[in-house]
Amino acid sequence: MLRYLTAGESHGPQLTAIIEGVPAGLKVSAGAINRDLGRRQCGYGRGGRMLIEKDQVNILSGVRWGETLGSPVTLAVVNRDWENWESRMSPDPACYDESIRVTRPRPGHADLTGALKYNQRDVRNILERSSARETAVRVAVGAVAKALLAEFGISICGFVTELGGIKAKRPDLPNAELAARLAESELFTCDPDADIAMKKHIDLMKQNGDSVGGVVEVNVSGVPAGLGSYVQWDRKLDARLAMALVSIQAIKGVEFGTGFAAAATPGSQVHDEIVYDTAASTFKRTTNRAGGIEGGMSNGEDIVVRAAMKPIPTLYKPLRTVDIDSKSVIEATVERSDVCAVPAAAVVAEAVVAIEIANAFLEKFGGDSIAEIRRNYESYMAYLKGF
Ligand code: EPS
Repeated sequence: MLRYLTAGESHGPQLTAIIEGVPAGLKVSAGAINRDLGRRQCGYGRGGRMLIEKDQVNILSGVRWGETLGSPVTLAVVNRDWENWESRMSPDPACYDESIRVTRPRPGHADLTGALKYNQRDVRNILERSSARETAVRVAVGAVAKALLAEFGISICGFVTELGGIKAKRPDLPNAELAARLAESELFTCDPDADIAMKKHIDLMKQNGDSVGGVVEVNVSGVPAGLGSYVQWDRKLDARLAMALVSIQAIKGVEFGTGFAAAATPGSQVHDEIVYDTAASTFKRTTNRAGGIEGGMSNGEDIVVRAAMKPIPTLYKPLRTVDIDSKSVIEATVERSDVCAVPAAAVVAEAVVAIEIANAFLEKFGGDSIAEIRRNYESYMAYLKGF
């Protein structure tokens, strides 16, 4: 089983992740992890923090000479901004400074509810951990998961399908071609006309001191039928993917395949008919409205999942809030922020989907080394052809 923990605050020394369950013999490249970290920092509408950070991974355990050992893999992403926060975020009580206590919680963030839950009189003690900064190290974990999946021909591509209500055309292309096109777009879409409209909208939102959300899609190709299970609620692959996606900061909705549209469509136009591809000795669907998952299991078609991201809660034209000390109505605090982080969310969504698919893959074909997993995987794939 693949499991991981992250730790670290947005303005602390670093973000850290420990991954348990990575099989031995997996090729792990810091360069590949750094490419994903760099992609997460991009996107039109990102804020000032992205000018400070150049996120790179430090691999601190579980990897030797480019290959995993089977022991826990520890990844760290240093916060360059830490040098500006050493006193304000110091563990040393002598650094306490009453004058910088934050008492005006931002509507839409974890600030107020976190302060109530953890009995904190300074909402910075909440926002530092609830910040989307944490997603940087989750992207690093996701890159390790993507490397595992790539060993077995499974590819993952995340992109933006809507931003501020503006929809982007989504060409029906293989992931490799999709990824090449997306790399040309500052909004991580495959629709240059939509990019122009989206950038104008982001500029308008910035002028208005506002923020903007959108919809990201992740497409997973090459997943064999049979990952996940219908036999128990917490083994359903779509349930796990939905939890992983909603765990990303600002994500408020998830759908698979045609998703919510299916609720208004007759069953005869929703369910994917089944055919048999004799040449490939495999069952196929004539359509993929289910988004590659039926009964909580991968069905062998591409897994297609979308996530809805709310606009970032920090507004440079702040909404009203209540000061937690005086209880007086006041404008919410303004923390440095992005106007739009939807493209970044596409990279984070790719990562968390990769982790869940890798986890389900190891549940099905688990072994202690890549070689052993490959034997299990190839035996299963041969069995499917002969079914
Ligand atoms: C982010 C880092 C944060 C924010 C942003 C995204 O850095 P800082 O708080 O120093 O500006 O810019 O986080 C949010 C907008 C949020 O509301 O959590 C990052 O690394 O993605």
